[in-house]
Amino acid sequence: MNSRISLLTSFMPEDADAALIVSAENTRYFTDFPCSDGYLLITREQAYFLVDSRYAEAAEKEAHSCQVVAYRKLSDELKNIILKNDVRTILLEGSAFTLNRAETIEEMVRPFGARCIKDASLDRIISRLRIVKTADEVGKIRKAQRITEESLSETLKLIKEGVSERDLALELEYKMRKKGADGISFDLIALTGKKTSMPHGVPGYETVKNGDFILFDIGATYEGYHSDMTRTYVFGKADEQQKRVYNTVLQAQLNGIRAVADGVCCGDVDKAARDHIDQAGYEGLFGHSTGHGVGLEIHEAPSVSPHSDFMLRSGMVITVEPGIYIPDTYGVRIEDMVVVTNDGCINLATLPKELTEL
Ligand SMILES: [Mn+2]
Repeated sequence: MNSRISLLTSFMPEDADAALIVSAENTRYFTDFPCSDGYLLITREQAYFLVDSRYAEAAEKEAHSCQVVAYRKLSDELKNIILKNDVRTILLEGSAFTLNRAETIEEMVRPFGARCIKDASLDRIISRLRIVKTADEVGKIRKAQRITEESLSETLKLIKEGVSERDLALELEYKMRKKGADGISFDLIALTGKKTSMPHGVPGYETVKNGDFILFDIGATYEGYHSDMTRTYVFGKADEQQKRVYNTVLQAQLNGIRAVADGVCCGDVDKAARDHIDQAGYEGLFGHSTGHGVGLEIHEAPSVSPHSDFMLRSGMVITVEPGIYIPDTYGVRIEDMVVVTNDGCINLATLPKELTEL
């Protein structure tokens, strides 16, 4: 057992004999082997990774800290483990099981005297482990961020009148993969002009025009770890209103980052950013939360949202990403990822944020 697995078992409620994990992110977290169709069954004595023949060879080579069991019939192997370890109750990874899949497992284990607990308790325990990142995890996030920044810097050189949002998003993805990314953190967002008023707009055939804001919300993944960054530029010359909106978002973002430190509540980080936007006269135009945790998933705990009393701790990685969105006009968002430290934070983003006219 590695320390993550033994910590998990130590946090399991007393009446639970085992935990059953099936999501690719969490199997990867505990075994270093991502598998979206495997069963990581962790008893108090031993971790078993049950996979079928499609994954058996790779799991044998790459999965750590667990006994890999190649199954032909899942119920047979579950039976062996349940009887050998005297398993009576199994915590299911509630966020990863569909109702049907949970029912199938319940029917498999019931004949051997075991029952499943279908609540959020296992997810809460895992979230508590994953929320603080090790130096190794931060290193992977940092690498993903480097790939993202290099890809964006190169893509900016390709921007000219007539280039479409889809072209820009596709270029970015290609460059990220060429630079060693496993993939993209989410469908990359490249928006121009009026579409920037939609925080998660979808890139289309709209093209870059003089005087437009161009917004990129992008991220690559590296060894399973995500990056997340947003930059907004002006193509051509910015007018006075664009400058005012942009600089208000920038100052809000800097205020948010300045508020981050071990022991600070997420709600206070949100407030530091949001107050500046409200006081500048844009109240109501910043609809989403200020940020979120990033790691094996693009959005994970903690949520940096209004009034949250969740306390930041050293080693957590969060985004700070305020924005102003003026419907049918345009929007601006600026986003960095930071690592929380005892007296502040380390910014993982290095690309400049001053208003840039391309
Ligand atoms: Mn984000």
